[in-house]
Amino acid sequence: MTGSRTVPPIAEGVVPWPEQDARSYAERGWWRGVALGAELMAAADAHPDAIALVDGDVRLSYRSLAARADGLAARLVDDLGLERDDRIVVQLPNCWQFVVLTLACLRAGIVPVMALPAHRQHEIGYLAAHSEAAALAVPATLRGFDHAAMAEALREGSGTLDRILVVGDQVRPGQVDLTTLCAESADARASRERWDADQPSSRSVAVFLLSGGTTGLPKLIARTHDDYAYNARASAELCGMGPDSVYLVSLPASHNFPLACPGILGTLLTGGRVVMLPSPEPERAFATIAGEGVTVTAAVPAVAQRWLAHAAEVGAQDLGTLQLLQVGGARLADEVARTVRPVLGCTLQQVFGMAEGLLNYTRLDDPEDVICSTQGRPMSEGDEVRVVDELDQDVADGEPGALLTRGPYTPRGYYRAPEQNARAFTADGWYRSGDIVRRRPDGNLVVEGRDKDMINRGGEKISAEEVENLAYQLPQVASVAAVAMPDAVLGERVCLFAVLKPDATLALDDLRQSMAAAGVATYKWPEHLEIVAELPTTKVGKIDKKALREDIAHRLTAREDALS
Ligand code: OOB
Repeated sequence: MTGSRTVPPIAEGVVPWPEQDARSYAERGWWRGVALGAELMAAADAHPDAIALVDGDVRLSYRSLAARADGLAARLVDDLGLERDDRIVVQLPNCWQFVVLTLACLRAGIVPVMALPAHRQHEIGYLAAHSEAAALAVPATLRGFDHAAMAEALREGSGTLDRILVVGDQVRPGQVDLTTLCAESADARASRERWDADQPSSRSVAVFLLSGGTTGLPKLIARTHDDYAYNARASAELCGMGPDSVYLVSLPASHNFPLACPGILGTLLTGGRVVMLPSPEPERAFATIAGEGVTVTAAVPAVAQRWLAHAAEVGAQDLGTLQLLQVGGARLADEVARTVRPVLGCTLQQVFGMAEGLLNYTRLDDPEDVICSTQGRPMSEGDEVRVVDELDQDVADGEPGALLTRGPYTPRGYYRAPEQNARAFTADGWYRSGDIVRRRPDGNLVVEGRDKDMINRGGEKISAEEVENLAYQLPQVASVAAVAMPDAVLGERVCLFAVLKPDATLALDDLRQSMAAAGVATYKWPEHLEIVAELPTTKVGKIDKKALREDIAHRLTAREDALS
């Protein structure tokens, strides 16, 4: 219990797997009944002197990383008064403190809510409120934004949030310096024994991930120790991770892909080395790959394309150690996929995953055709996948349909969201991913599109409904619809169609300024505005988003033609 009011137990908002399924997942060895932090400590014990984590000049051995995580866990509890199951919103850039904090939380059973550095008051405030977080971890400033000041403002308005942890040189009074808290404890053995003896239940929540966003507000996905350990461990095995692997993190570390697919956690479970970089900017990424001998990394298609363009320009000699480039988060075009091996000289792995669970991977030894023209197949034998029509009837292989899934690392509902759960999950626990896929006879899936109302901006998911709700705050607006418009670099960007009130005017800048004032993350701001007389509707009277998507695509091509 923290803060000034009583917070209900976390388990009340979590939808558990049915006991029969849970038992079978355990019997099959997928769920090991061990806290994820303990599994990571066992890996650390096996390679104490190996370098586990690199961030610039900071190089931490497994021994040091483990001692820091256990030490921080003790300080979070003893000095900051956090308790098991308390939530901490984690909004950190890719830095070593992110990893120490995540491990400390896993050890103490404090649950990190994995926010993105791009989030602002609007998102962080909501996440803190919805999770009833007791703490928030932020950088002091990042890319010109004062996160510490934002944190202070949020603390003032919150009934639960009363500890602010900061990474940076200047920490304000009343805020806690996370870097100092990450020091190795004076008695590493004592804190190790303490957490070994007092582990969170493997069935309890290990982390909260954020949903890709289809509703007005993001949903939290409670991933348990059992399920998330399996997610990371099985991913690591599939990707051939081991003590010689060097994994580069350049996507936001709090995203499921670089966190656990196999990402940071899968690398650390298998004795490899994690290298943190603040961004995937090609020049620095290439230099780091060469300098650290990186063997594997993850990218979204937009990043992969930048790397391909950079390598075409300067050559790929820096990438000599790179064996595997994972690409996922959005659809990679087949033509681009085919250039990865010739240009970068490494194996491509397509990853079609979701924070909700299911991971599809192409396998490292798949034929080139599978690697370049499919998004892979489920990671686990325990993954159940159905491809269905509008009536939830299975379609034949080769036919497009909506993807439903269930399995040992796909939770059966969102956290504290009964209404959304009724829509996003079937009565018998299948998750409706909202993706339209085709299953080939060889079992590999091809992502053909989606039937969810979301915009995928270079892997960053934006809920159309959220953007629309924000646009409705403007007095000029009569009705709006946010849709994806095609973009050569990011795949999609946000386009807003608006019908205005009589005599009103609206410019894109007005819209963006109002989003800025509301403290909304920049990536959600519309990048194009079309004022129209009316919005097209479907036969049942809903706004016809398909027609709008086609409309904006046509308008853009027409404008390009006019310019050329
Ligand atoms: C990953 O996770 P989320 O939760 O940010 O987004 C999931 C959604 C999927 O439902 C799908 O719509 C889209 O992102 N997606 C892809 C894709 N990978 C994800 N669409 C087409 N092709 C792909 N390869 O994005 C995520 C989580 C773990 C690993 C990788 C990606």
